[in-house]
Parts: sequence; structure tokens; C-alpha cells
Amino acid sequence: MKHVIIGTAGHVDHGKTALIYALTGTDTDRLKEEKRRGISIDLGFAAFELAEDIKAGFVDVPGHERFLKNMLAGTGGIDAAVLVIAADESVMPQTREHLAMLQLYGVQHGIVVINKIDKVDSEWLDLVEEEIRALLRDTFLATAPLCRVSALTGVGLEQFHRELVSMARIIPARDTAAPFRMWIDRVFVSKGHGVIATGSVLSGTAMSGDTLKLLPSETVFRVRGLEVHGVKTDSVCAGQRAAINLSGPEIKTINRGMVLTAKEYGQVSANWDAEAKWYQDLPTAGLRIRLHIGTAEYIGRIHHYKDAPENIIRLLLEKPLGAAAGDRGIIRLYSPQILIGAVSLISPGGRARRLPQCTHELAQAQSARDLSQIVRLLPAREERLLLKGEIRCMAGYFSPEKVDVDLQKAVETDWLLTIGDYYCATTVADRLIQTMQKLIGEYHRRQPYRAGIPREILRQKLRLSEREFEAFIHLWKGKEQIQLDGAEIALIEHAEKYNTWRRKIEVQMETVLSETDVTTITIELLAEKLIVPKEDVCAAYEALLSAGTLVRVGDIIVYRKTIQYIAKIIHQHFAEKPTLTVAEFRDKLNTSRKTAMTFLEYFDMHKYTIREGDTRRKGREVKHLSE
Ligand SMILES: Nc1nc2c(ncn2[C@@H]2O[C@H](COP(=O)(O)OP(=O)(O)OP(=O)(O)O)[C@@H](O)[C@H]2O)c(=O)[nH]1
Ligand SMILES: [Mg+2]
Repeated sequence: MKHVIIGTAGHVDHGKTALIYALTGTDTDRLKEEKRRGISIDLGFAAFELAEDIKAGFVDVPGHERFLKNMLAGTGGIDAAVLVIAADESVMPQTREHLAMLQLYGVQHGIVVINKIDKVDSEWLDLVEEEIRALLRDTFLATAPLCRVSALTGVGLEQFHRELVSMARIIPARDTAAPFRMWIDRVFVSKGHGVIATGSVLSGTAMSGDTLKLLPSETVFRVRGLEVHGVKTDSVCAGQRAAINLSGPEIKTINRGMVLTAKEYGQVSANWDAEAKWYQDLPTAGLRIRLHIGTAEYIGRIHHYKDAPENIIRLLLEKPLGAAAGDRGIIRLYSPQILIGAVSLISPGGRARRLPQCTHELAQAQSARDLSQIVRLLPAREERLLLKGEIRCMAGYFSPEKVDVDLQKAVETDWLLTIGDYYCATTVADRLIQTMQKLIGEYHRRQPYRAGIPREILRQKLRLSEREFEAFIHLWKGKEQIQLDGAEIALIEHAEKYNTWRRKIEVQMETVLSETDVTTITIELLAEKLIVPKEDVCAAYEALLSAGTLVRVGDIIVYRKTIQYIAKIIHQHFAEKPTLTVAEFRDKLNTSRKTAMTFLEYFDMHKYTIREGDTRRKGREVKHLSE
């Protein structure tokens, strides 16, 4: 079964509602006020089986210019349009305006109906048709079928029906395997059921019991029940008009203009980069505008990038919008509410002031719905590592399997590379490695006596998350250009030089400091004993400390082996005697009482000795002290 959603369009009173009633038997004017005033105010809905295998959901819109906002809300999700023009009045202001809206929304299929033919003669009708054809030139309806109809008498309805069927057959079916999405156009409370939200399902399928996310709030709801045009069902799919019975703690927040979506999809931001098509030649920068998108209206301003083409803009909205790449919207001036143009969303705007590279190419790929190009460009434009889930979400409402196939192709052709769970554009990876190399190189130049740059400093400089950073370092390590030494990262050339230097110093240390006396090591002593250029002594001192060759014991610094030596003395002592006094310890070390105390406190701290009043007894074996 194929499902299509068809919207009406046209000037007030031209017979849109009457035409839908004549065809389907459903009166789409359901409000009391609509009946009283004889005009449509809000959206109306009707179901109709066009053919055995095609079902249509009609969205009937009001024609009055004051309710254009409602017309736009109804038109956001349609597959095709029926433009209704009354024969007696011919083309009127909202005929033109609605046509422009359909064109800007990117609607591609439609039928033109000249209604009320019972009111005019055939000569007049020919003139009207001529005027209409002129109007439609250069629009998506230029070659559309034109039906002469009277909704009152029923003349021409059969031909109209036939044209609807032919049109529905060529409309590409919406993807029911894609993630679910529906803009909400109506919310009401039904006795015994609770809150029900209706809308045209743009993509995917939803089932009873599913959890759906509401945008822009990102709160979640459970689907309690589903209906399509008043008939209960277990699932609703793309192209159908759905009524979804929802439950959840935030149920009172649901309104027209919000979106129900599969949980991992839809992006929320108040800033969106977009490609614009201008209808009026206006200086648009900073202009207060209304963006009509899906069933919503957002107020905001237009910002132009300095270095970008005129048609790439940033929308700065007053509230966050939950939408997806490729979504189309209409822009009207805030006041007076005249049409300015249309936009196609590219992505939520980042923090950068300049336009991200590849934006133009991405916009083109999105309007062509070229998924393989989209998945290649997204990681390049973002200039960071992206998880598969992020790419699926950023690409828009494509089926996850399709995204995965194109991602795989992009990896096979070396456009992208995978790093752990991440995808990265090869060009971005190369650039990131160059930046890392530069940063580490600079650090080595400034700190030649350090093993390398601390990981955390490098990560922060690169503005990567911990997971991204670890994944990236792992990739780079595979290229054998860096050495990871604990918490530090070094370029291989530096690591080799540094290690040779360290080994040399340690050998020197071994010979000059191997005397058994407890020696407090100072910079002066190092300057005297080590064969290191004078200006490098401080750095060597720091390097030996950070490498653990020198150890801080209280306020003195000693050689690592000295500690091991003292530990051995203590060990031997406890082999002979259960307690150790400060005086005994001082004598064994042949040092001052103060230094002896400092060491004992150090050993107490490591629980190697246990203090009891003025004496110590044996503590636990501490491996690294006696190694
Ligand atoms: N004579 C005649 N009258 C018609 C025909 N179609 C509709 N009408 C009348 O025209 C008036 C307006 O019709 P609607 O269907 O409400 O027009 P609409 O386009 O839905 O109007 P809005 O929704 O308010 O924009 C009603 O009084 C209808 O009875 C027709 O084919 N012939
Ligand atoms: Mg109407």
C-alpha cells in the first residue's frame, strides 16, 4: 500500500474545502467558528482511498491571508499540492502567495483545479485558463494537469480523481525504514485516552509501545496507541496521517510545531547554518524574521558570513529549533509579514565565526539527497572525529543501513579512516597529526629535558575529548612517529635523544653518588658532580626529579638508590631487633638527627615503619623501596 499526503492551496473561498468534501465526503472544517464564518481557519484533514493500492491523506489549508501561518504549517510535510482557483475570480493574491510558498518549500508534484465552473461560460473559462498557465510558467506546476471542476455539481470530479491517481503513482514513496519523524500539527485530549498528537509522518515507522523523543525539548514519551484517520492500528508509517496517543511525565508540554522523532535523531540548536533562496531583493542582514518550518514558526535574525557566498547564511533564532539537515523552511519578514525567501538547513551553527569549509558542497549534497557525498563531507566539515551514531543523526533522516553502506564505501576509498569507534576525514587526520607534531615539537624545544608533553596539556590544546584524544593517539602510535611514556608523549627523535641523555646522566649519578653516605642532593652538588653544561643543570635537576631518579623526602632531595640503601639498613636492623630508636637510626646512617627524622617520617608515611611513641617497629614490606 502506498501512502501520500496531499495539501490544498489557493485563495480564500475558491472552494478548497468544498472540493475535498465532494471527493472524500469529509468536511474538513471542524471548528464552530469556521462553520459560522464560512471560511477555513485551521488545518483540516481527510482520508481517501485513491486506488486499491494508494491511500491519500488530505491536508486542507485556509486561504485567508490572516491564516497564512496555518497554511504554512500544513504545507511543511506534503508530497503534493492541489492548487484551487475559482473560475469566477481567477488568479487572486493568495493564489500567487500560496504558489510561491509551495515552490519555496520545494514541493514537486501537483494538480491545478479550476473550480466553480458552473458559475462561468466556456469563453471566460478559456481566458481564466490562459491567465493561470501564464502564472504557472517557470514553476513546478508549469506542466501539471489542469482540471475544470465544479465541487457543487460534481462535474469534472472523475477526471480530478484520475489525475490524483496518476500523480500519486509517480510520487516517490517515502522511506518507511528511515528513522521515524512527524511534525505535530494538532494536539487534543481524548476522554479515556489522554493526549493525542496528530501529524503527517515524514519518514520511518512508529509502533505501539515505542519510545519517541519530542523536539526541541528532547523529552521522551511512550506510544500508547495509534490511529490513522480514526482507525486503530499497531503501526504508522511515512506518508500516513497519524494520531499518536502518548504518555509521559511532560505530556502537558506537547504542542503544534514540535517534532516527534526516533530517539537518536534530530538536532537541537538556536543557530543553524542554512542555504537561502531569496524571493525579494532585500538587505537581509540583521533583519528580524519568521522562519516557518514543519508545523512551527520561529522568530529570529539573519546573519551573513563575511567570507561566504550571499546564499549561505546563519539563522540566529530566539528559541532552539529541533530539526535536521536538508529541512526546508520559509522566511517572512517579522512585520509586515511579507515573504522574503526560503532556506534549506545545513547544520546547527558551530562556534567558529568563519564559515566551515565544505559548507557549500554539503548544502548541494543535501539538496540532491546524495547520501554518499553527505557522509564524506560531514567529518571533513566538522574537522573532528565523529561516531557512527553522530554521522547518522547529522546526515538527516536516512535509514541507518544506507548510511552505514556509504560510510563503508568512504572508508574503502580512503576518504575516511576509522579510529576505534570513530570516523575521521583523511584530510582532517593528516592536518591533526601535523598540528600535534608542531605542538609537541615546540614543547620539546622549550623543555628539552622533559621526556615529553603531558598528555592532558596536548589534549586541551587540540580541544579533543578524552575518548577522541586516546583514539587518535592510538592511531598515530601505529605510525611509529611518537613514543608514549606514561603520562607524556614525545616525538621519536626527541625520545631517542632524551633517553640517551637520561642514560648518560644516570650512569654519572651511579658513579658519583654511589657512596653510602646519605647525601642531600642540591643543584649545586649536581653542578659540581655531573658533566652537564652549567646552564642545563637546573633542567637536568628537574628532569631527574620528574623521572623519579631523584626523590623528594620531606624537604630534602636524595638519589633513588639512597632510599633503597636506607631501606636495606632498616630491614637488617629489624632482623636483629624489634624496635628502632631515632638515635640508633641516626648512628646507622651517620647523619644528623634532623635528617634521620626526615627519613623516618618518610618511611612512616609509606608504612614501612610504624611509629610507637619515640620508637619504630617493622611495618609492611614495601616492594618499590627495596627494589
Ligand atoms: N457555485 C459554486 N460554489 C462553490 C463551488 N465550490 C465551492 N463553492 C462555494 O464557495 C464557498 C467557499 O467554499 P470553500 O470550500 O469554503 O472555500 P475554501 O477555498 O475552502 O475557503 P477557505 O478555506 O476559507 O480559504 C462556499 O460557499 C461553497 O459552497 C462550486 O464549484 N460552485
Ligand atoms: Mg476551506
